[in-house]
Amino acid sequence: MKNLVEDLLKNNYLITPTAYYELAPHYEGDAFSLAELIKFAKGEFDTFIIDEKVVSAFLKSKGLGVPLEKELQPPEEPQELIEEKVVESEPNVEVSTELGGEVQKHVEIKAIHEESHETPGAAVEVSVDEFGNGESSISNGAFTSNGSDEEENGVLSKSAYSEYGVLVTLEEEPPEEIGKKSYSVYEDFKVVPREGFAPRAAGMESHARVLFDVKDVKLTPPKAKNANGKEGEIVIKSYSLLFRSRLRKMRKIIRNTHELRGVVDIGRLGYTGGYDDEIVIIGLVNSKRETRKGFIFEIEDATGVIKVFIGRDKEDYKKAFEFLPDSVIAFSGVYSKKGIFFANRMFLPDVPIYRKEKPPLEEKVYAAVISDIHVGSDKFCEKAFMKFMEWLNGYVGSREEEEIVDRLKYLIIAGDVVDGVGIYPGQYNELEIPDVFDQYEALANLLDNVPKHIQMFIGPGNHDAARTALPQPGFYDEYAYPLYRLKNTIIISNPALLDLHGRKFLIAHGRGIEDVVGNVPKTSHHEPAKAMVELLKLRHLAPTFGGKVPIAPDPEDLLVIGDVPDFVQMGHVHVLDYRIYNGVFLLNSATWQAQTEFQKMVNIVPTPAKVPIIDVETARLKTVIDFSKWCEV
Ligand code: D5M
Ligand code: FE
Ligand code: ZN
Repeated sequence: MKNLVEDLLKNNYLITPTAYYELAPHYEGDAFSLAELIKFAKGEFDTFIIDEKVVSAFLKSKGLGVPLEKELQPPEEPQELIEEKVVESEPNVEVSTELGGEVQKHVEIKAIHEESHETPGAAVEVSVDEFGNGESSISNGAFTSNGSDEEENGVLSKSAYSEYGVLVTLEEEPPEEIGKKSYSVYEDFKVVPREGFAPRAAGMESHARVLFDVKDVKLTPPKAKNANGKEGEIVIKSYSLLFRSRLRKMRKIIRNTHELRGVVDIGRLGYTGGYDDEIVIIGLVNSKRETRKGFIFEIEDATGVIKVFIGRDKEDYKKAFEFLPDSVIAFSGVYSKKGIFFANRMFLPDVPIYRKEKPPLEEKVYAAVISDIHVGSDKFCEKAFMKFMEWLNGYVGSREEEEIVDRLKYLIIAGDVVDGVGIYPGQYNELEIPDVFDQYEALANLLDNVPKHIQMFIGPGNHDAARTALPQPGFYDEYAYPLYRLKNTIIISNPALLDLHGRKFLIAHGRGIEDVVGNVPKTSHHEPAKAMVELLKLRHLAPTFGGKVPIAPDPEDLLVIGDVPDFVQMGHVHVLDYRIYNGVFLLNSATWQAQTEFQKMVNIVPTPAKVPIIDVETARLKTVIDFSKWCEV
């Protein structure tokens, strides 16, 4: 079968994962040729990166649509979306419940590349020596989908169309030269464990399981009358189901945390005794406005919408600063009969102050928690990361570290494991590995050095080859498959809930922090743990629709923090920070990427190459192992 990614790569064109998912079905269905796409990208955008922008313009120019299932549902059950029947009843939403090879700068590659594609309007080009390393790299063998490569005596003989459309045979080349990279994917990086290294953890059983993973949730998308032109209808229905699901889950949480009596549906307020009764409403914050006298909110539940007022004289007044748009809050107060609810008190969903103590463990066991490795970035601290791999194999610096490595049983990685391609404008200039496949290959080669007795959990972030909208069910297998060959590794979703020795570890990449930082006073990127507390109080990982963080139109809200965790790990903002809130330990796990040009501009100062070690028994930070002296990018 035709493979768009491979065919593009042969021509030194790159494609972002999202763009791939939009284009591949059309390509496989012969709706366009590779030459047409390349000509378009070059002519209209002067780029060799096929991203969403290029794809959407290209599809438009060809009169093609974006595949329906792309926006709407996890890939498991796309057939649900093309139901022909009209179903009136509410759909059921069910939860089943310096090492390494020589590294040349990519900038050179780019320059050579751009030269080689200068022929204006030439749909088919022969570009030889594009990578300047003496090989004949075949640019358009891919254009001949009839397979013009023939094997003769084990040597590939390739043919390609010349500028004039004549099929020519290119010089033969030894196969081992094909695909030689100008950058390292660390295939030669192999750590030999320290002599006599026999950690206790190797004899310990793993007591870890995944309690919640987005992939395990069976979502039933709403039905549309037919597949054509109904995308908008399905999306609206899905968001409405998501809204109801959020309200249902949050009501339960709020009632568990606070002893609230007399909860009334907003639609039934007219039936209450007005000023006579103190009642409670629970709803989603549609809007918030500060006035001279207090705050006015518009609050909505499944039965209606109401204006809520709280005066500056009330004790709870300041809590209003913590409400994020679309979070769910409870108000107690009186209804005025004139359509306004006067709140006396306000309740964030929050977590209970008191927790039941967990029984002690028979022996100490530790977990290392990291995130934002950004392999492929030219700011990736490869030397520090390699030192970390060596450390895991017993090359420690002190007795204290020896004790930790001895009992280190888990390694959790919370997203942005590679830098990706086409994630932000101008990223290409900061990539050491300009190919997503190779980024995952490089990561897998590095992580292959994690001792086999250490159980790894790896989840995606916004730089990964995964759905961009939250929640992220996992990685796209076509890109991240090298991770699957790693031993003792479980791929988790973003978010996911783990059980480690009876302790609940909530793992999320942490984009919701951006929503908090933009909305709640006195929170900033520099202190992400504070922002994490705000999310925990709202019991939601990213509440705001239509803000910075895209939320997928799933018919169930999987970003609600349902179970109260013992430990919460996020990353994303690249700063190590932690704090305790009502017995929950919250930690942001920093990065392995030094400051990028973009971060310089927006004053984000990362704290790279620090590894927090969590004592699983207490779910608290034991220590931080610092590799930052090897991070001089
Ligand atoms: O995010 C790394 C850091 O950069 C994190 O603090 C968020 C911030 N960031 C990333 N993209 C943006 C945009 N577009 N605007 C503002 N701040 C941003 P990472 O996910 O690793 O790129
Ligand atoms: Fe990141
Ligand atoms: Zn991120």
